Amino acid sequence: MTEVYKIIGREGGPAGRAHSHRDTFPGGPFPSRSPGLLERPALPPQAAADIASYKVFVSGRSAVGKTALVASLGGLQVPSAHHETTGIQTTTVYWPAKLRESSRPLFFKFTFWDCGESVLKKFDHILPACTKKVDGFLLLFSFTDRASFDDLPGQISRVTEGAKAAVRIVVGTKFDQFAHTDVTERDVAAFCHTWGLPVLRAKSVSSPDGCAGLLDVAHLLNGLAEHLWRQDQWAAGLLPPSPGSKDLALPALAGRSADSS
Ligand SMILES: Nc1nc2c(ncn2[C@@H]2O[C@H](COP(=O)(O)OP(=O)(O)OP(=O)(O)O)[C@@H](O)[C@H]2O)c(=O)[nH]1
Ligand SMILES: [Mg+2]
Repeated sequence: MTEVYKIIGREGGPAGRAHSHRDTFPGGPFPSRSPGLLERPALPPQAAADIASYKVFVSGRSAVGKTALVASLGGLQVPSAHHETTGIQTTTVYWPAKLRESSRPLFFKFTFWDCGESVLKKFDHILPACTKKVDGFLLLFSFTDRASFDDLPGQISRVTEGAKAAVRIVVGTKFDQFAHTDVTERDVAAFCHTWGLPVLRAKSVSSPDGCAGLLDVAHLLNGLAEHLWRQDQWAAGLLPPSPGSKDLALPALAGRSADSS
């Protein structure tokens, strides 16, 4: 079941903007249906798992693929055409993991905040709402849009300014469009070297049922979980900041690496 609600307008602010919410659960070792708002993923009592919740803001220029990426991460229908997102849309995705040292199972609960770029530019209060108490950023560029790649430094300073402690992950979308790529691997390597940020690659394309396959999203959800978990541990003084080491046993899917960092 997917719960959707919309709030149109806002006290003291201009009307007409919508905030909608969806609760989803990608397939894999758990049921492929989406849990309702009051549910949590079902596990046997002996394997009852904690839930680590994170707010993740998805940013990037218009048509870069924010809404398509969030839909693919949530196992939802990926839109085939560009329809500008007219407000803030939040989507919740559960993702399982195990701590390596204790084998304790754990659920990551990601709430992705997706906002249309033009509405973000139009109304001053939208960006602060999206970045308030945010835990992580997915900073998108498109492999088929050079300008979106060149804008990354500007995007990073505009969007992450007020949340310096949050995890920042760059995502290159439309990686399936390699024949039309405007951004080379050398460009990506140079960016990683200069900025020290992980760059993940995404292809948010539908399979016959209209949703992206689990294989296409697992590396991204694993990478996000790993970085957020380490950031938490580091902030609590429990770990040295060494991005190379792995604390989580994450769903292993053949032929995928976590990231290029
Ligand atoms: N081939 C391919 N197309 C993609 C991919 N990601 C997004 N698209 C397409 O790009 C177009 C724009 O995607 P959206 O997700 O709507 O863009 P957006 O960033 O949400 O745009 P705004 O809401 O206007 O800010 C749509 O036609 C998508 O189907 C991808 O990874 N591969
Ligand atoms: Mg959108």
